[in-house]
Amino acid sequence: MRFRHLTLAVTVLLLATPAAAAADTAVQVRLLPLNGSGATGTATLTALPTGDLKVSIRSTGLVPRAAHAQHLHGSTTGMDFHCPDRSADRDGDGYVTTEEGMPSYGDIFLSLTTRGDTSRASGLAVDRMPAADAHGRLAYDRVIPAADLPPGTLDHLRDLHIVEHGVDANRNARYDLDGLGESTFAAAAGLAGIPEEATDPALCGMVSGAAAGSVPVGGIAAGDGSTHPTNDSRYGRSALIGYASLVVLALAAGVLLGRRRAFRLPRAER
Ligand SMILES: [Cu+2]
Repeated sequence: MRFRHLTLAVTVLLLATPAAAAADTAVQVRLLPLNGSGATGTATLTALPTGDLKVSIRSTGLVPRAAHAQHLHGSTTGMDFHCPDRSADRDGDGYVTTEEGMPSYGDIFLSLTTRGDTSRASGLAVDRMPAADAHGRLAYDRVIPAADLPPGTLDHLRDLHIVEHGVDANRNARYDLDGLGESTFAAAAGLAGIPEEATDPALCGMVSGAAAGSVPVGGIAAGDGSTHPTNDSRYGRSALIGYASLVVLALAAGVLLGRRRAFRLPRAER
């Protein structure tokens, strides 16, 4: 009897896994500092059932009261892009510029503006980019409509990277030409006199795992639920919900199987 329940539970787990994977429509991104910015952050990219993309970013340690251009970089065509390391600094000035980073993290895929256009063309639209508060904290939430997303975006969220730009090389709490001179990236785009500090990447993030809200069936099936590195309470709650759903499924399957037996028994007696 106990063995039958175990078999059932395992069967239900196996049956439940593909469904849970298909429902995993959010990815979490950990933002790590670039160019000695000392900034950190987290982001969540959520594919909504409507086909829209929700982007949420929380970062700290950015240049206070300054606009921070931010983008999704990469492509949906399977290119192996990643966040750059120091070796990307080709001219050896100690800073990885936007252009120097592009071979690593790819071109601008979407501009994460606060309103209006989100295409590559808005990459340097600093008047529509979010600003950090007086403490260098930045919060960004936006739903980008399906119609504004390049084809395949939602299927390739794991291939994209979030980059936030804007550093303070000379530590005077603002972007200025004294820090790193003029931005060659902005100049190439026809914008003269923009400080390099404003366009150098400060944070870059790659997908780090399943997001809160998705059912972490894999973790439970592997028996490592208690040692999962994400100790976020929301994650814990979703794990609990996931586990509860499995128990309900197992019970339902048990009832169905019991009924089938009940139906079969008379037939077997015939
Ligand atoms: Cu960028």
